[in-house]
Amino acid sequence: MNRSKSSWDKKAPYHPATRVTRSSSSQARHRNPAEFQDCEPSPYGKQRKRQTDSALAQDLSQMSVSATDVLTTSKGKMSKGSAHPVQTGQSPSAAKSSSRGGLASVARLVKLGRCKNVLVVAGAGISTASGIPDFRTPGTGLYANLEKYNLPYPEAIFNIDYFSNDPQPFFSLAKALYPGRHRPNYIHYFIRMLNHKGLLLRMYTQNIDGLEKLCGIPDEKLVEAHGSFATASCHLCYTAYPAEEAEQAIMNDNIPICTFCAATVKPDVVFFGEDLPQKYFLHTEDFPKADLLIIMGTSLQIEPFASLVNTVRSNVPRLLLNRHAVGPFEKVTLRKRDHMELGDLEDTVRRFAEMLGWNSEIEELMRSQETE
Ligand code: CNA
Repeated sequence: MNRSKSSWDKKAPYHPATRVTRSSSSQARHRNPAEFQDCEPSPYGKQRKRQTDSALAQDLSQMSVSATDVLTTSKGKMSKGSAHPVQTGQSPSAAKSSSRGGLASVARLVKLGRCKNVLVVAGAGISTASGIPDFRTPGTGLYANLEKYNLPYPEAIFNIDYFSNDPQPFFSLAKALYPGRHRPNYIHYFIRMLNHKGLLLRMYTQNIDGLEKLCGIPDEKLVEAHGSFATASCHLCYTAYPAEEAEQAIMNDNIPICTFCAATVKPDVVFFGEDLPQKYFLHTEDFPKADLLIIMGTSLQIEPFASLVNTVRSNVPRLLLNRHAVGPFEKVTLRKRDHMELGDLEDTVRRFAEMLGWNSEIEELMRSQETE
């Protein structure tokens, strides 16, 4: 389905000529000049196609893309065992060895005052400690628990064409995800502490749970790249709709209807095939400026968000905090300044905070905010 009107029309443009939609795999590459400074080949290869709005077809075709993508070199060949630095399937030994000492090295840099423009790129893994399941963790992830919605494939729940025909599965899920049922955890407060210390350039989150705002990360420091429940609009004509009324309808198992065209209203969570919010394009200014990139709790499977991590300058340290290696960290040869610390995110972030000497301040901040 081609959408007749872009959601760009309804919000203040940063880059009016550009349009970027969300896709479930690494198809849309950023054309940020900064990435060309990167001396390593693109982990996504030359086989990327331009995105289309035919989200359903796209999602279906991408169901198997991720696994093959990770075996594709920048020259588009299957290349396991090549001498060149290529992206391969996750190599546990590479992952393990490169994780050693990473946290301490980055903590040292921060303590030395070398990191004053820190970017955080985050995903659902930062909120699992708050009791919200992520997408892809086997067993507990949302995708593993969608049988009751009778979907043709898991991603359909966030597919705009599917929603157009049957909004019920998403609305059922939305009831569980709506902000208000969960509290921010230590990880959210760690990021707030980065801001409190004057080090946070910006946080780019894919999460739609609103926990970043709830823990006090200010609006101007936050890019909710996949939207949020804070606003709602018609999924067809984009006419704004009061968010509280949409929430009320969804909570009562009703369908909110657009007052202008009578199509279904949905919270402004970005679905596959939909435009990302204008604010997302702050990345073109932010990423070339960054002096540290922290990637946490994301599988880096959703584009264009995933490619952001490749747009910092090549000499900028990148720290991955996750349960397993993802995105460019799956390469056998990492960038010289890539570090990763694998394991439970909350444990890792606590250790990081202790190394930085911030732990008691974070605990205190958490106590006072949560009491409020
Ligand atoms: P994902 O694909 O489910 O990946 C999550 C990543 O976090 C995986 O690599 C996990 O291994 C890792 N992870 C999960 N829990 C932990 C933990 N405790 N310790 C360490 N690592 C952990 O989710 P992404 O965020 O990458 O995908 C983007 C989607 C998910 C966005 O579009 C979101 O809207 C969507 N989502 C958001 C939420 C939320 O707002 N809380 C919840 C579920 C899905």
